[in-house]
Amino acid sequence: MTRLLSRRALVLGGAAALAGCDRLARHETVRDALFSADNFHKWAQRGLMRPDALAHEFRPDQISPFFRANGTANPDTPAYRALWRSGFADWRLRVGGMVARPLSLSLAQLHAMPHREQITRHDCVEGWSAIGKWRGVPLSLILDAARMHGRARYVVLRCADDMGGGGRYYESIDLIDAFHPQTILAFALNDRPLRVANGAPLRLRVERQLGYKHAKYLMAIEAVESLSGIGAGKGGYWEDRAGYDWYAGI
Ligand SMILES: Nc1nc2c(c(=O)[nH]1)N[C@H]1C(S)=C(S)[C@@H](COP(=O)(O)O)O[C@H]1N2
Ligand SMILES: [Mo]
Repeated sequence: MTRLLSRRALVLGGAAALAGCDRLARHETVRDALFSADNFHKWAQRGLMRPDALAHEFRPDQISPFFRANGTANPDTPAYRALWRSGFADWRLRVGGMVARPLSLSLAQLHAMPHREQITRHDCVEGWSAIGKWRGVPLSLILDAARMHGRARYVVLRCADDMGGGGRYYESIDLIDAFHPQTILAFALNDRPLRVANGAPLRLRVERQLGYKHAKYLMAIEAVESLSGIGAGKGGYWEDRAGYDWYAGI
């Protein structure tokens, strides 16, 4: 607690420290200590998150002609196939965990919510990048609608694809990224509904992190206080299995 307070004093201490806030906030331990759900809104309201903390957005003429797929290109389970056949009319995004008001959202309901559009570059650790234009609902709107508890600290994203023995793909992000304006649940890429290879019907865009954080084939999101009971406890499929960093800041 003393450590936490001294860190806060350090960061809140002045304009110079403020300029370093983003850099500091990229540090996993510091993020963990400072940005509980309780603190996050205070921070945001005080304007401590600098506007240049946005990932770069590109011009339409810079969009890649083809946005390749990586990892699972089709979950191809009986359940997913059935959803796909219905044009995802029967698909629902379940929003649960530490929320006062669990939600079950259809694609039509998501389409009716306010959208954000962004042209960003996706960077995969395997050494390729692509620029795409994404459209989707800010995750913050969904978390606010579900009335997330003040004790929640992470959002876990559950996917439809079974990785064969390894369980399902999943990811998690902290509340800094969950409430970041460019963090959206995207249903369209380059003005078209997401194709299966890119994560239909819905996938996460968390633009300041590497590709593997951008969970595709979303089925549920869950607000949690800790990641320790989930999967092998490292916060994501590849984090659990291959030692990938949980915070994959670009
Ligand atoms: N559900 C799920 N999400 C996933 C993956 C996956 O295999 N399954 N692969 C990740 C990786 S490593 C990358 S680079 C991106 C690729 O997104 P794309 O297929 O739209 O290019 O999705 C990420 N999200
Ligand atoms: Mo990736």
